[in-house]
Amino acid sequence: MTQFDRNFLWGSASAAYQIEGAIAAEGKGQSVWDVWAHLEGKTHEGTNGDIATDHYNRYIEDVALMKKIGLKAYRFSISWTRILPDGTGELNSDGVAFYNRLINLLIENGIEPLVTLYHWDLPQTLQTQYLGWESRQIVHDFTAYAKTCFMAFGDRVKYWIVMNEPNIFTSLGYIMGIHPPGKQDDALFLKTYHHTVLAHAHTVLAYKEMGFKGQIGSSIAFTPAYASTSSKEDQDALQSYYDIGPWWYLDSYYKGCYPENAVAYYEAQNMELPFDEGDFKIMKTAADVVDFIGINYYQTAMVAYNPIDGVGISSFNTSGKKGTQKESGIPGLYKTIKNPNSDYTDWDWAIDPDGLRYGLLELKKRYGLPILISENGLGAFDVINAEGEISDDYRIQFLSAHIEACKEAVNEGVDLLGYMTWSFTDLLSWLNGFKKRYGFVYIDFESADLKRIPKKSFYWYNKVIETNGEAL
Ligand code: BGP
Repeated sequence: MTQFDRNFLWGSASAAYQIEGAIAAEGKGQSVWDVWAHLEGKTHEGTNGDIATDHYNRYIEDVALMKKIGLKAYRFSISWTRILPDGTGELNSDGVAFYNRLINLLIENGIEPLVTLYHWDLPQTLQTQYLGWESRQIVHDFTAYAKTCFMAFGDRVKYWIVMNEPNIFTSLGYIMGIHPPGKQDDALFLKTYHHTVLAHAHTVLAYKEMGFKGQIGSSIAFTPAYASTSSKEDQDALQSYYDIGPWWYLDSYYKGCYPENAVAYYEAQNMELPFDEGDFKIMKTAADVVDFIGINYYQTAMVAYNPIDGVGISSFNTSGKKGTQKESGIPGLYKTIKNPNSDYTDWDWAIDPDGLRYGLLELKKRYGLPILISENGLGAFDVINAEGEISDDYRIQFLSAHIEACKEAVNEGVDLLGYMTWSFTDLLSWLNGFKKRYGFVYIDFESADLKRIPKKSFYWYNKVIETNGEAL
């Protein structure tokens, strides 16, 4: 069996809004999530990140736990409005100081910081001023923010993730209307997604032009899929799924173009397309120098033909009541259906470790770039037993099978940089509140001191890292 590289990045991931809390502390400005989560009925049971895990005040304790588990890498995001409260303009030195303290502490403890520049918390000022991602102005302002971060932290941070799941925040924000700004408009979705592509491209180019030697890429939510039967209809449906979904998202970032079939489909719909030749030039230049593909992998999909009078887009199961997820799709093209061969989580996400191996191989074939798994994990209702322990064997089983799948992919020639579990501590789920837990460290959200308790999986991951992926 192939061994993981000696420098393989064993890590865990988080995002600012989901852990930091302290949303108005030390000069931080408001983000769109600070506002959205306080609007009636927008989040699960009205949960918000006002306090979250209070990581902003407890990062020392959290990093001590990271050291204890043996993390080689920790992925976190910078909150744009801590650095630039209004998105542009004056720097907030207290915000910069916080990330300096965190980065330095990680490095002192032998943990490589992997920094995400954008994990969805857009400055509210930019939303108010020019509708945020809907305007091309965002490309300029985002790149300026990114450069500020490179100047402040680039001497120590060697891995940068520009965008986190641009495909998710734009489709949830502009097609489904369940993330800010809560719109349902396909043309706006195409436009805002394209602006993320340009922001990514300009940022990658700026990083290289500034002479930094670290590695930079973006993370796309990647859901590989299977056709439900070998019929021509279902095979075509699968092709449409890929062209409109994963290849649309990934080609634009990693090839500098959009899939022709999907462009033709949108043109046939008379949809206004937001790109031109000048954009493609920049996208291609960036695609030539980008260092890695980041993927967040949770599940696969099963795809079938969807008749013209078939289902449209359905929302997610956010209750954790297994079996409540409805079929979802684009009439006339495809729909995603339940996979009869797969197990599911309580939130109806297909548990499919082999889908990770298969997906990694597809990416290798299509893009030939190194890959970072920037998120993978299991959301579950964890419980503390009478002894005060959390026996999350199901999580151990889940992660172990996925790491095994990584090994197989590496054996088949995939250049894998690292594996970040989602997440290190339990944290806030954007739409599922605090009950959907992912961490190695349980957080007692009921207790005043937000007590941290390592779960059984904590000790298991410690051994995995110690043995470089041998003891699964
Ligand atoms: C990804 C996001 C993360 C995290 C994760 C789990 O889409 O990048 O921020 O939330 O999914 O998702 P959920 O919290 O919906 O279970």
